Amino acid sequence: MTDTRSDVIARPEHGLTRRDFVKVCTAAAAAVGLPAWAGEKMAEEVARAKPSVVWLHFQECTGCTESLLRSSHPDVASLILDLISVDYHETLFAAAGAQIEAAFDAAVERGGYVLVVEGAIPEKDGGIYCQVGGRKATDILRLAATKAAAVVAIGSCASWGGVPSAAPNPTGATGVPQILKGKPVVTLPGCPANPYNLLGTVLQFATFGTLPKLDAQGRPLFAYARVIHEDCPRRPHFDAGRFAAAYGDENHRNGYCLYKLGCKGPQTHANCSLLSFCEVPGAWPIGIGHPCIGCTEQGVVFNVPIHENLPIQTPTAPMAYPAIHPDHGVVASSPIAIGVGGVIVGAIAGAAVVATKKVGDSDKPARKE
Ligand code: FSX
Ligand code: SF4
Ligand code: F3S
Repeated sequence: MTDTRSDVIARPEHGLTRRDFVKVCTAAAAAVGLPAWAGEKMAEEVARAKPSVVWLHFQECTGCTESLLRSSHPDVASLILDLISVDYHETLFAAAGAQIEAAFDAAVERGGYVLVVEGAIPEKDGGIYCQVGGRKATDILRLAATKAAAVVAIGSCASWGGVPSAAPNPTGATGVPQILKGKPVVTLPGCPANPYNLLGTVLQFATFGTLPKLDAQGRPLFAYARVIHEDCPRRPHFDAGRFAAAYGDENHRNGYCLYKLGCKGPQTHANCSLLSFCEVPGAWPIGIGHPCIGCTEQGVVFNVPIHENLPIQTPTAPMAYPAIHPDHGVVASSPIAIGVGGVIVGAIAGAAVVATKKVGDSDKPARKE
């Protein structure tokens, strides 16, 4: 009897159980803000036909691919690679030379794939600074895009130029949207990008034929609508004026806010505080005690020195307020509750002023709570 794909994924000798399979799809659905049932539907859809992915590499460090391969629990990398059909990927292919070039041409000929681009594209001097198999990156990208069903730029390099575009940008490195002007491009900036943001985007497209809602820079709102500072576990320390002043000082060891060490979280749009890398809880810069360097944000990373403080431009309200004690007789519609609501609105408006004052006050060692 011929195996159906559902049979194969359910057979433990292949290292994959249906439970694991659905679990990863559900996590991917949750990552893109879809309900849990969408994970089941995604699992059914990819069991029927895996989405074809053509993955191009240009100017980059391969960190985006590495972060995908380093997923760890339980061997999510193999699950991810089993969810999508990678029809061209220079890092993962065993083939090389003429064989891999033929695979690229065959994939383009078939068309209908999701084109994932990792790395910046150099435009200066006719694009001579990045060539694969004698073809310029600009030409490869334009050719692959003509037959793509959707285009996703993964990482900051592909999204807007990233590290290769840092001043003085000797090769004229730029991002995919700048080369494919007029074509919709989903950008997933981050150095590297979180693999779940990619997986969720690809599976949503494969299952429902839709792309997530995007902001003006092509970033999915599910991942980039909020700044790190809004969902940071160190935020209560920021609100209370407790800051680390130096690496390894008592406040740093206590896990206090890293704003004074140059944290760019208040201006950086990303979901890494909510979606750890490699399924390891706490595996993200602030989680391990380093300030956010703004790796997703054009104009911040590779532009503003890592330890320079940024002004708080768009203050947000604290994540938590002191509890309203029931003994005080507070109900939702009471005048007292309405008054508390007014205080909260006032707190949002005044947050920048308060934060600025607390940053100024906090040179003295903070009390351990
Ligand atoms: Fe590296 Fe990807 Fe940074 Fe760039 O990530 S982690 S340099 S965004 O293109 O490989
Ligand atoms: Fe977190 Fe940085 Fe904001 Fe502090 S400044 S709360 S460490 S994002
Ligand atoms: Fe990047 Fe900042 Fe997140 S440096 S990984 S956006 S915490």
